[in-house]
Amino acid sequence: MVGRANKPSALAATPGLAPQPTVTFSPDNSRVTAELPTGESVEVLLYGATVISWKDSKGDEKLWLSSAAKLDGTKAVRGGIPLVFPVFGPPPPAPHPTSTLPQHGFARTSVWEFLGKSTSESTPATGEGAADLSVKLDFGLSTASLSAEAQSLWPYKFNLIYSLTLSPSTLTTSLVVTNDDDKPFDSQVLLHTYLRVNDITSVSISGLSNSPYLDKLLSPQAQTSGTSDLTITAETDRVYSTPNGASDAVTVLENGKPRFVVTRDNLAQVVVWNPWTEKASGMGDFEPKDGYKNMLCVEPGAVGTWQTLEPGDAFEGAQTISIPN
Ligand code: TA6
Repeated sequence: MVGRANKPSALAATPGLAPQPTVTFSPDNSRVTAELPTGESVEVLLYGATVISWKDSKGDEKLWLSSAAKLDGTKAVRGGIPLVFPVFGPPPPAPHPTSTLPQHGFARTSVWEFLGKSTSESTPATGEGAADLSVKLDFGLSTASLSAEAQSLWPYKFNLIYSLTLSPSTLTTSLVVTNDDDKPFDSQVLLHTYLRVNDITSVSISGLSNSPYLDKLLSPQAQTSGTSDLTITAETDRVYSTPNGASDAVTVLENGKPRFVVTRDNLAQVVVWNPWTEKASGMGDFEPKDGYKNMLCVEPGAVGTWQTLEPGDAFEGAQTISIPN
């Protein structure tokens, strides 16, 4: 190769650029991990675009994942943040377009495509530390990537974009549903987050008081909460429609100290679920069996009714889980 005079030397690294987030694929390309220079990380299975790990800068895990969770794509993941679409819970009886779908729909059991990453930098506070770096991962699922069976069971053209943004003290997950069909469809969306707690008997949940809710263990299900925070002392399976909708923050406290603050965008319901002993024992992929003591599902969703999307319409819902320092 003929040398070229005045050829600029290769830039070993852009001088002065702060350490950047890293995004890596597992050797089998089944999962993506993003890590901030400050040590926080998130790991996502392409199967279901399921977040299976979220760690803080000290490496402390914030999500609960069953030790028997299937991570090989043979079953919805028991733990992390499974995605619920286009139906929450057991589908309604026929005739309904979702009647033949599995509980919680097909999003959590489909293989999503990794669409890419982007990093952003909040403006540094004047005179204090480095700017807050964050990294955003995008995943996509559309009709064409569904199994033939799923396409036949729910015959609508749609597109989902699922974005995860990791910052030093927050994890935001947002889902955009687009109707790519020439006919409307109804759907529900929920982010089925399994939060990790040290001891469920020391947990209380604020932000759900004076709120109508459906208690799936009672009949009638329609109930209204009182003024006190919620504590978990038995199997709990409730769908809250908080008085101010998505603008009501939900805080999970341990021994009275805030551990997670969940804020929502366009997701008017919050499901609170803990299987307790009997239900935990009955789930083959729920291990250890006393793991119910270390988990609490706080699940933002738009599940109080059906969202009808006309052709070309889009629905977006998001949660931000903050870790108070
Ligand atoms: O979100 C609460 C819930 O609907 C519970 O009723 C329970 O079924 C839980 O989801 C887990 O559902 P799965 O289909 O993952 O076993």
